[in-house]
Amino acid sequence: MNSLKALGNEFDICVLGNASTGKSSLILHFLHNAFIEQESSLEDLYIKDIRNGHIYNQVSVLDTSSSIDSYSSSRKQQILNTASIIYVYSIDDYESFVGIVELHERIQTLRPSLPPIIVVGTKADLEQRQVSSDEAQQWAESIGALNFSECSSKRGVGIDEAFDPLIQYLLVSKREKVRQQSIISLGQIQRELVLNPQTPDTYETASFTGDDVLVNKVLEEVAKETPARVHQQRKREAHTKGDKCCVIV
Ligand SMILES: Nc1nc2c(ncn2[C@@H]2O[C@H](COP(=O)(O)OP(=O)(O)OP(=O)(O)O)[C@@H](O)[C@H]2O)c(=O)[nH]1
Ligand SMILES: [Mg+2]
Repeated sequence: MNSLKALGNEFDICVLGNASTGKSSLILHFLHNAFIEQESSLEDLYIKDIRNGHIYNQVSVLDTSSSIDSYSSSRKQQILNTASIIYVYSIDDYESFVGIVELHERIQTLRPSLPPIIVVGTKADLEQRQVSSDEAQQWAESIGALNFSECSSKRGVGIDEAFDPLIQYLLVSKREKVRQQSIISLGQIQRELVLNPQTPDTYETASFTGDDVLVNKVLEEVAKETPARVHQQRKREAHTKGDKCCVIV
């Protein structure tokens, strides 16, 4: 997906760091489970389906390009639009570590309320280390990062471990957001039933991702509000399909 889309929309993860730190390799390994050399350093917005039990969620990842001025208005917009940030530095390049430290100072001025952040040291397979794990770990803790880890896209080591804490955090907040939307939708269904008991039998709530507890709650509430309408022979069900919840009374 073209990264320009990210300018107008909110997305989940923005991966930031100096040139050639291995951002694209890290993202591509996370997406395709393989080390993929990317010729260009174009920006791109990727979508990954994440399975959590019987529920699928989509997570969008913006691969930023170091060829774009980090003080540009588009970069500023990306930073404002993202739900979380991954800072990437390369363990064999101290300058790249300084790069994320300085970037963080700037981001603090743009977003006083910081999104969740993880710090990733890439190219852990290389022996010419310039950034110690301790220093990076301490810095990550000092900025309140959710997690710090090192990985090697080349060897395929530590990739999922790097993303996991952030993905779990994002899934929980997505679920909570959807729950809030569903509760609003439930209120709308109830109001509709009270105001117009002759309304069609099928109601769809907005953006709802299979939550059995909530489905039961919708059924209970609908039954409470519509005793006169519920005929013995009529089915009363709630189905979830994709990101919708459909209630039939
Ligand atoms: N040894 C080693 N090399 C890596 C690793 N990950 C990436 N590289 C190499 O580092 C170089 C830069 O990787 P990219 O993933 O393109 O880096 P980038 O941060 O996306 O670069 P820009 O998009 O130009 O900012 C490439 O030559 C990769 O092959 C790794 O884990 N180990
Ligand atoms: Mg790149």
